[in-house]
Amino acid sequence: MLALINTNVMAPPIGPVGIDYMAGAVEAAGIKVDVLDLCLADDALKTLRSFFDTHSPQLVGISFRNADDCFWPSAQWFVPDFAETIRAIRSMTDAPIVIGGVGFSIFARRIVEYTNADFGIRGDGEWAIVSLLEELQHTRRFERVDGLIWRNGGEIYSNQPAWPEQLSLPTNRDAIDNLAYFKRGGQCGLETKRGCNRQCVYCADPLAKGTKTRLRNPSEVADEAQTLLAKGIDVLHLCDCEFNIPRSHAYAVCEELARRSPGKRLRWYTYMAVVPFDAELAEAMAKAGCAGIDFTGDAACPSMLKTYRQPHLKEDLASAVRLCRANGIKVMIDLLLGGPGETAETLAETINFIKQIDPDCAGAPLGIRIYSGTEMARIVTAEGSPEKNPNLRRKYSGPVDFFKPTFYISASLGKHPAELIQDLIASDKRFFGPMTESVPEVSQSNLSGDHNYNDNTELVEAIRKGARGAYWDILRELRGN
Ligand code: B12
Repeated sequence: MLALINTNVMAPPIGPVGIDYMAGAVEAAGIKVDVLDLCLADDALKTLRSFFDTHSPQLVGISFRNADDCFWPSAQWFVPDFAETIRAIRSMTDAPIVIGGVGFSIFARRIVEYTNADFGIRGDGEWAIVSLLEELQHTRRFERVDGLIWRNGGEIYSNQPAWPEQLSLPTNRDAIDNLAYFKRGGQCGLETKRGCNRQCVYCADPLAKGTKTRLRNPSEVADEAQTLLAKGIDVLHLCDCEFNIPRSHAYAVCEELARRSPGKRLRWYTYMAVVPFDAELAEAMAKAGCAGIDFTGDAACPSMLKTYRQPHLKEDLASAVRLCRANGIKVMIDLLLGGPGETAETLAETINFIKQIDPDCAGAPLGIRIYSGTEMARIVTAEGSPEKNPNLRRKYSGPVDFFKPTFYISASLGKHPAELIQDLIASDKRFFGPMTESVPEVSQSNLSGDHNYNDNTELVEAIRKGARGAYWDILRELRGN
């Protein structure tokens, strides 16, 4: 009745967790669902053709995870190829097409327009798609479907995003081949919550997941971890925006994991805000199996932290590193270099401080991907005509359009900002440096030491040989750091 298609074929492959949850919820509602995973298929078109030759679903749901790779100067935009895929599917079936996914939700309406899809769902797919199927079968009152982007008489309508406050997800995790993803992708995803109430100026997560945190019951999270463990998957990457927001929920999840003791057999990695983090939480995380934390550090100079609206101080970064070290947790600090007001001096302050506090590694990419609907977009608009704005970088021509990969790099950093950062890093192996604009072909083969995971052959090869874990941790080890 429903076909769900994963279109994300980037390597190393990341399992379509969203489709796994959705298929579980749809089946629980008594609806038959077929999943087509183009990432694990040898020939995507052939797989699609043979499916539609023999099946006539009532609705085709297509998942779109990454709209672009958010990495300057790679700046790969995936929307045109995605539109091609939609066109191909359209030629194989008369069923209506609905798109969803995190990449989709950031730009929802624009992607519906661009691809000519019948529908889109912005936000959580689990209940919205069941509701869409019901409306298609019965009254066609599409205004009742949360998150739905729909057409009527040549107009496109957008309902309120689907961000239900109560969050309970299926834990069976059997709609996609998680074990294949584990073997080829090095870890599997799991969510403990959705949404983020932080106000970081650049972030797209509130656009896709909402500004309220919506928490899962810790025992449901532990059930799911155990389900994955029973399949032979013992390394996870949490898919929360920030695991420690709110702290109380993070602590409760850790306690439950530790109580059931998969903590001894399970290793997991997560993204975290720098605050709140303290000795009690660090210890609980270690006991629950946390192997590594990637902190949203952004900067280590007060003016840039203020610009990004981060509540932490540089001293909090130092404390986070100390707490991780004391608890045997690997630690990465992710920076965001080149934002509004960045100068050679602020860069130096940040990079030198990170060297001093000595994390296991630090991400030092250059350029901030600007999204409509964020404070960054408002900052840029306030700077005057985007076409004449010296702080904007892009690889497309024509008018500036934040739907396409558009980056902010403070013009104060001069003509060769990436080289400026490389000089400050000075071959320190703890840093994943920026891609260098002048030699992108070298960057693409990853010799510049960046941490773009988009078609990263170094990672694919390491995972093939048995490496497991967060990609930054695998790359760190490969560099002998
Ligand atoms: C965790 C994470 C990672 C982990 C993944 C670990 C793992 N094993 O899963 C790692 C670190 C590997 C990673 C890598 C990358 N990531 Co990432 N990642 C995330 C994060 C935090 C969570 C994604 C996730 O799985 N969520 C949980 C699932 C359940 O949610 P979901 O996929 O959105 O699905 C729900 C809905 O969208 C919807 N839905 C999904 N499919 C469908 C289909 C239909 C038909 C419908 C109706 C609904 C629907 O329903 C689902 C259930 O409610 C998001 C940000 C965020 N907060 O979401 C960024 C995010 C997706 N990543 C992003 C990027 C750019 C990347 C990289 C390309 C970075 C890079 N250059 O290396 C790579 C790509 C890797 C790959 N192969 O695809 C961006 C994409 C932005 C954009 N412009 O498109 C995001 C949004 C972060 C950001 N704000 O910049 N990532």
